[in-house]
Amino acid sequence: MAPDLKEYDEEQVRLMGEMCILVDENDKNIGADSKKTCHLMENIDKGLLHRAFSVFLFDSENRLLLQQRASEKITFPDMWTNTCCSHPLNKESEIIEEKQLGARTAAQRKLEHELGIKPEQVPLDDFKYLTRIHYVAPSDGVWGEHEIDYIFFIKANVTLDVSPNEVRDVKWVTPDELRAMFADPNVPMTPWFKLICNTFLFKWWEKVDTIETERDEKTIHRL
Ligand code: DMA
Ligand code: MN
Repeated sequence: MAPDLKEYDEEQVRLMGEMCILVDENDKNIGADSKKTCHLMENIDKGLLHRAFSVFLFDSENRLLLQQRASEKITFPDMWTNTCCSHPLNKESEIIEEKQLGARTAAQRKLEHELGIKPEQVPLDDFKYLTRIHYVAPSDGVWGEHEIDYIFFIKANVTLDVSPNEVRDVKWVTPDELRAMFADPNVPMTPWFKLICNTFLFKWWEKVDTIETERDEKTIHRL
């Protein structure tokens, strides 16, 4: 049964009305449905799949910016995760597939919305596209994720002005500091961040200054 959204944060409930892009297993656009519909396990269990992006933002010392999701988030509240994740929406500027332009545009939009990073500090061309991953992850039984996720690295000098409705805390980490967070059972981490850390992140991180060589346009990794 669908949950009663009245129990949740009003702004996060409003965002559940955003229209996500539905895709098939090959990331072909097959329509659109609400963020709410896309994130209910009862629909995910029937195979409903949508498009997403994950940004990993590094500073000049190659430290990675992490965020702790706000308690207000309906899915995966209070968990630590990569810099910024969300969905390209079903609108003209964000359905463009050429050069991943739609996902880049969405990434730039959400870096500002969640972290207050001005678009000028993260130009669309500076997002380095790496690959796509396909994964499924339940949140609390009712809600979950089932996505084809576009992975971007970006190196940028940024000024943060964090939105408390989205983000509870932020932290810049080195690879060893991230490994220590992983080893600590009291630090909750999102499932997609764990998957990416366990597969690609540390190897990519070593190559952050020549990351174009790691780019894989064709593969959709099933994690
Ligand atoms: C969804 O992120 C996307 C991924 C890759 C998990 P999110 O729940 O942070 O999306 P939003 O910020 O739009 O709520
Ligand atoms: Mn999603």
